[in-house]
Amino acid sequence: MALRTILTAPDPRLKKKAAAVAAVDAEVRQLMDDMLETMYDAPGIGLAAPQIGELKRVIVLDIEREDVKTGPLFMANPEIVEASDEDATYEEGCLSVPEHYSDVVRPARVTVRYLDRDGETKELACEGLLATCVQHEIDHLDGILFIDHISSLKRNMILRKLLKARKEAARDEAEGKPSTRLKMSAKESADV
Ligand code: GNR
Ligand code: NI
Repeated sequence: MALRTILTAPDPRLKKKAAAVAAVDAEVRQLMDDMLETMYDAPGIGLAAPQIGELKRVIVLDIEREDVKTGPLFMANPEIVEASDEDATYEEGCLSVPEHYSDVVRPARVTVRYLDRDGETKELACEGLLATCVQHEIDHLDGILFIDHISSLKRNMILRKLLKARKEAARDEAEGKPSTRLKMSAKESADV
């Protein structure tokens, strides 16, 4: 297993559409395992392959909550096959949009069809945080970030701040200062 670097916006690779995998082979399983390790390390509750620069339709999730204990979920070629008319609003965050949070409205319940880590076709009915997260991750496969669901005014403000933070980090690095970038705590990433 290996830790991979998570790309942050604005990065052109986060805006591209990812390609379906032909099959869940050893290479895809390796990618899934690296993604899970990278997600736990971040820490986050979901990760999509484009976030580590792999333009493949692969996502991993683990929403650890007392009420819903799904354990790690590995999905290749995930597709929403059913969505509720009812919407739900969650305050979302993203490892590729660090330290910014916004309310996003999405269908409250979705059914997702995917290939699991063994290459078997599965369907999973999702609600609550899992429904939000699975839609957030599938969006990444289509080059969509949660900030694309909010007003352009707010989106552009966040993107400007991210660019500024990146420039400051690059400057600190050049001057040999340690990085001051905060990480989302495990609790925060599950609660937002
Ligand atoms: O860790 C994460 N938390 C989160 C909280 C609310 C809605 C979506 C998410 S996903 C995010 C990790 C991430 O960026 N996945 O792409
Ligand atoms: Ni994300």
